Amino acid sequence: MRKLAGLVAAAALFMSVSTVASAADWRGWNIHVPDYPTSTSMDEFGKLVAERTQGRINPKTYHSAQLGQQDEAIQQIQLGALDFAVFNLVPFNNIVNESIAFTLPYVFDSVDHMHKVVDGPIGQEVGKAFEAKNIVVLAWQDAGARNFYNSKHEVKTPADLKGMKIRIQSSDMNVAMIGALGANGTPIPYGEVFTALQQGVVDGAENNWPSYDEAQHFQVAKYFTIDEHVMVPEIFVIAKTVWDGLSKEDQEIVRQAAVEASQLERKLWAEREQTARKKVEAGGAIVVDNIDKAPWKAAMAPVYEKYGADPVIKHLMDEIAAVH
Ligand code: GTR
Repeated sequence: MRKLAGLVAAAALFMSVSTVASAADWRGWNIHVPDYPTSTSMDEFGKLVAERTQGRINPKTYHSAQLGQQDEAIQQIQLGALDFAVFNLVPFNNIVNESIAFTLPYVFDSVDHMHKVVDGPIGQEVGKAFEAKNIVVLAWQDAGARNFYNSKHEVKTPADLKGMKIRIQSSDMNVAMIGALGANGTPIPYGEVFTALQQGVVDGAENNWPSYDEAQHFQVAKYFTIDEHVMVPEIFVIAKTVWDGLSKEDQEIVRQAAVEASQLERKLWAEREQTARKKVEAGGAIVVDNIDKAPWKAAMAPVYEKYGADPVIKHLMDEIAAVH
């Protein structure tokens, strides 16, 4: 009897081990610290997928850029060496042409306008363009408006930025945008920006409130101008090789989980923007608010001209402008 019980237990153990071994363990890349809205949403995605597939698929997110900086992670996703991620759109400017349309200066009038665009047919069209690069876009997330900040002085007009070295993400469009403002754009990975600002390798950078806070940039570049030059959305993606290997049912579970997780992210984002602003102001940031945006928009004319000459981008710009 005892022997039999032992055998049954051993068989049960073997079965559970073999179930675990046949389950898919997915690795997710994330640039942000664990309590950031993106991070919470990716953990939620993992939980939902594991629950709804009864543990057949176990997505685990590695936070704080443990799996590398953004440009490398994009390559890894394209190769299927990483399974899923949330990426900012700017580092795709040189990879997926269509991504440029959503990252152009002042292309969205408001958060609401941006949501209507990314959640509608234009978002689908731009998302689809990623598939040719082995990436499937499952949902869109918020990353607020980006603003300039620097270690030198208060900035109210583009003339105040003149000659400054500004850290940017890897994007030719961003080089053009910073150039149009009379400054110099220098691409540097996110994780190295604090030191670059501290050591004076660059004079300034640009980002949203939560990242300005998260990366402690306010400590080394305290002059922050609310110019809101871009409102760049982020994408919840999965490697195309992984996606193509799923059954239709599992694809539906995974897409739905990414959509729900991204709805959660948007809610958390709105709260995080407020708390981050309070935190950096208490931490010594000097905020220049209520500037006249007209000269900023006017300075971008060469950028619109350059990218508007590309029929694919021009068509998207017109479609975005028609959404209201
Ligand atoms: C953040 C964004 C990151 C990364 C970073 C950067 O706001 O969420 O994905 O793009 O900015 O400036 O590199």
